Amino acid sequence: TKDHAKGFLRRNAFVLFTIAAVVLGIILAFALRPYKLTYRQIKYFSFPGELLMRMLQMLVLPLIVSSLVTGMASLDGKASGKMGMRAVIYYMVTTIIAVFIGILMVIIIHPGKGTKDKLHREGKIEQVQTTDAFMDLVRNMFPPNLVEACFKQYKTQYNTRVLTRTVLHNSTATADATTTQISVPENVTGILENVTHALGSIQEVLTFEEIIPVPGSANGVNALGLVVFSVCFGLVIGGMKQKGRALQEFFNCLNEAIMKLVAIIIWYAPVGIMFLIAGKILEMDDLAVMGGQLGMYTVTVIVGLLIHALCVLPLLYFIVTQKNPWVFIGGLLQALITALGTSSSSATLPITFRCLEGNIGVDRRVTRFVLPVGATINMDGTALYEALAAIFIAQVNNYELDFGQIITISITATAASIGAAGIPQAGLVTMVIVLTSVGLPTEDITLIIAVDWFLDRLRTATNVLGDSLGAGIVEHLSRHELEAQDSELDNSVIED
Ligand code: DAS
Repeated sequence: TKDHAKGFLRRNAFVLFTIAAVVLGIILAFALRPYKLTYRQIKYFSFPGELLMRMLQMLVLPLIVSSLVTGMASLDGKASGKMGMRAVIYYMVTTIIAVFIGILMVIIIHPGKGTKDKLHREGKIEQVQTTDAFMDLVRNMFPPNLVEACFKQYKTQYNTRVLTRTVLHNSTATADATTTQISVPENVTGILENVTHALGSIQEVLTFEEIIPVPGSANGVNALGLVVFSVCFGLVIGGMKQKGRALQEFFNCLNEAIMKLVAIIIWYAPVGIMFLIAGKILEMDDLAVMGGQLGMYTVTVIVGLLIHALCVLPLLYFIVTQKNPWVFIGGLLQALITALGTSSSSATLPITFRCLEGNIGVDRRVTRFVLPVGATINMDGTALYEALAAIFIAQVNNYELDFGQIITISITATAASIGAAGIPQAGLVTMVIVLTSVGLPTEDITLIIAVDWFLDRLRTATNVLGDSLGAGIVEHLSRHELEAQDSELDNSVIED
């Protein structure tokens, strides 16, 4: 038992170190809260965390393209077809179960007893409205051109216009609602656009608390469009056999290089995650709101996510693979902690790859295909959350939903979770699709913004867990095709 414990410590030393860093960050944040740091001081304090986000986001684009292109090219059409089918069925089944759990929880616990005005908070966002979110969703699957998909700020991924009040740091301007789309500059075009915007309206200084990062602007790439392009491109060069070999090797090498960068960045991750979480705790003006009227809602979401993440998904994994899910999840801890820290499944993707391939040893031909697609369209946590939150908002408005509307919410929550990008608070913004579909006031999103920074982390970790266990399940179901391909390779080597 002694060297057993030593073995466990050695294997998980890094994860334990990260958890210690997170705990230290939380203690540090609560120690600093009484000093009421200004917004700018908090931004400087959490800068090491922002650095980690940028390092990981920098890798998202080349990682998605290189892993999908090589993943699709390394499989023959039949195998990738079957594997893709299994992955999509897994995504659909787990997402529908998640939506069902969300609806069940919010109906059983019924947290929305409070009246609407009790929930309202000062300084909230005036209004959030969509225009044609669905059309945009489909439109973004086919980016106008690859350069645009890679470098343009997708501020209008869901065509969600965020109307905000302009507040000067030292005084409040007249509360004229201006249609301002702001994107968190993540690359050259974003910075140029923001500079021109700032020069053009110097008096408008938007405080970050007042805006929801419009999806797609936080990480600068339109992941959905890139996934579609990379899958098609990989299939095509795989079909070119010898002619496509050079290009295939290029993307293979690119993928290896990215994973080596991840191996370096992961050493910085504990520090980054510590400051990300500490900075967020400092930023929240009144944590008390989590215990108040929204407390029951927060508990309902947490219970729903825990049931899905710790019961449904591991049980499904055990049923299909007959293996112990907790050993698998043990190898994932670094990715789950990163998801909690960054609240972005696409930023966590490089670490998820490293955990699955490095710690657990899932076949690369599976991870390269299943993970980028899963991180973009398989979001169980988000689907559960959107269905639950929509019904909560109905309860708060004393608005009786009939069975047909519940079904509508289930369908739109599933679709919205597929469309949500793997970036912070994407699930909050795409929820307007769900609210609009049943005629609920979309501005009521502001009722639940106060606790979204916290719930977003939990649903992101659930999303990452769902994607990862999915890779394990798809690998198990595809083991015959993979072995067949291995033996083919062995035979061809022997012949050579
Ligand atoms: N933060 C999103 C993600 O990265 C989930 C969400 O916003 O619902 O998965």
